[in-house]
Amino acid sequence: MYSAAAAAAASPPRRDFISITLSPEDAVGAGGYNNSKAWRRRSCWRKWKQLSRLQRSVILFLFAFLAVCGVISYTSMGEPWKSVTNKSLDDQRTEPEIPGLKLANPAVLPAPQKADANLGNYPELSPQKPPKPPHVRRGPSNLQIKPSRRDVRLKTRHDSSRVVEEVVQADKEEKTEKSVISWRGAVIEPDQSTEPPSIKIKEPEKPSSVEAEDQKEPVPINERQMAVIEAFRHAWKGYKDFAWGHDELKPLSKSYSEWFGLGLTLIDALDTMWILGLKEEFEEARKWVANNLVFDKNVDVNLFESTIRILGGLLSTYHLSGDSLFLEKAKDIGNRLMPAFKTPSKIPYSDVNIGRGTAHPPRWTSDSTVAEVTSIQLEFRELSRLTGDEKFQKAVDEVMKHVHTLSGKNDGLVPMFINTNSGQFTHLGVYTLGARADSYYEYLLKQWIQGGKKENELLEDYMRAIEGVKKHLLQRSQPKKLTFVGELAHGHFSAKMDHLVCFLPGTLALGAHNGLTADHMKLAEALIETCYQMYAQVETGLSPEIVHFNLHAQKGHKDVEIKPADRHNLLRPETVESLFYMYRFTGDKKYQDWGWEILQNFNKYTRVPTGGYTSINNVQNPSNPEPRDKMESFFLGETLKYMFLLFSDDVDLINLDKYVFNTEAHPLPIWAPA
Ligand code: DMJ
Repeated sequence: MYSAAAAAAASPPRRDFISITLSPEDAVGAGGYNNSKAWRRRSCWRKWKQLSRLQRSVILFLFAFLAVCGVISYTSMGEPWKSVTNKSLDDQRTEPEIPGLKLANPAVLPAPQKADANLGNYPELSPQKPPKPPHVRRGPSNLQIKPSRRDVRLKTRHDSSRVVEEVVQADKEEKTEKSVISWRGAVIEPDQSTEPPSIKIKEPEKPSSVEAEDQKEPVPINERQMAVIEAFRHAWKGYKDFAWGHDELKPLSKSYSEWFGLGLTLIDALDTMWILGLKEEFEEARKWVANNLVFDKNVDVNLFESTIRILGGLLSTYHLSGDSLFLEKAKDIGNRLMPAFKTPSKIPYSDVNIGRGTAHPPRWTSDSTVAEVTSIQLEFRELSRLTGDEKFQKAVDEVMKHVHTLSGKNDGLVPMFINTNSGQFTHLGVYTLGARADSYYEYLLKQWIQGGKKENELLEDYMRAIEGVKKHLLQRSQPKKLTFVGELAHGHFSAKMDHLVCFLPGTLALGAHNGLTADHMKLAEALIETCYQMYAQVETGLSPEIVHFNLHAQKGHKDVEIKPADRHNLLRPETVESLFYMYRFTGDKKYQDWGWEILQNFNKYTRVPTGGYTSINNVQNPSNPEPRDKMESFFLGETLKYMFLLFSDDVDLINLDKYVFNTEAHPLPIWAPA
């Protein structure tokens, strides 16, 4: 190895050069390896001394140069580094505004949430918590429950889970192409109809306006409403005195009749008492429910009737009162009705033994009625939402999906029967909006509303059916040219219209209120006039069960003809129900006046002095309307309730943007109010 020392010794002429030597000899020296600080200092100094002056100057110059460069570069580069550092921190807080750029890990995250809590609250999986205590002012005030701390906690949890829902929803919305439904003139906004029907058990949507509503002054009850309260009290007196805890009052014989043996009238009337503010009556009835209502009975009940009256009545009372007793009872009856769906086609049987858990069709057929199997959905869907158990909704949704696909319809109009084995319509070719088909049409619209106007198939079927009505069933009578809905039997039109059809103007108006085509409202206006004439043209001012319209003008003949077999009146609600909707949506007082006439005629011809009201056999004979000795439960559940609501000017008294009435007038919440 070449060394500076060796080179200097070998060549006499001294030449200046720079060399750095790192030989072992240099390092170790005479004294061998010594790594002490003093030794190292000495050794360096010796080396430095051995360098020529030029070498030393060059080295010093290099050191000085490097030092100057270091200082300059530090001062000029310090700022940029500082800003880069700051910017990268800032970037973690705000997303760069570059269109199209998505950060894989979003820079902004929702405020930290406890994962478990959110999953636990995931609306599709968890049972619904008891609803926020009611804020319905009209109910008995001492039964109105103030929000507890628990409720406040639930609300907070609900709010935080909604953040997640909103994020998920926003994501979904981006992915889903927005669709517009257009059905012969009816255009539904995309946001009303973007998702296919699905089973979604949601947490209750608490109307945000509830608090604001509570601040408002209660609208005082007017004289007509007072008259309804009086009528209700009179009916209730008869029921209480002679039929307490039984299904129906027989007001003339001062006794009762039993259908299911489940206190049908009492349950049907619960929410009416709440709405009318009948505190004492409500409390008494509640006690009966708590102590006496048991479903563990060896009794056959009709699936449809017990669903709309009992399950529907319990659910709505639960919502209005917030009293969990009613939800418990609703769950019980709901579970006991489920065996009805165990059929080869999943189209439910008509009857269930709620004690034994068995179900069967009527003795003479394996058919079910179309209106019955398609008018239990609002109630079972709500039960799923409240319990978090999807089995109820699944069962009834399957029926709707199946019926949606069936052949045998006529421009959306359905036959009256469906077979529980084959799942096919039977008795094809007969189409009516009356008995056995009526509430199929009603529930198409109302389910669509209940579910937040997202289930397109329901809306399609409804719109198609109304077109079918217009095409095949609408006619005008003579001499007054009343628009009515007749029937079609194997291609032959019949000018027969059941009083039951008078639900239709109200349903059409409800659809129009919810954004459907305005000509539905026009049709509603024409039809409610007809329904009113079914009362006004009759001697007692009460409608018969069925009328036939005159298609040809004949001297001395009115529009309405009544056959002897059809001249009874069962205290039915449909016309009053539609009057209520018409008044709510138009504010036209004539609808209230028509309803007032009807109430007076009920009082005149059907009121029994010792308590209760009775159905009558002959609406054409004012001197002897032939009382039938029966007060149907729907007189308290529906007729008087709709009367009371019709006479009210308070749109918040069962707000139609928050509640949807089942076919027995039991209001159930709309899941996602507008
Ligand atoms: C009620 O039980 C219901 O309104 C049902 O939809 C039809 N019949 C009666 C009232 O008339």
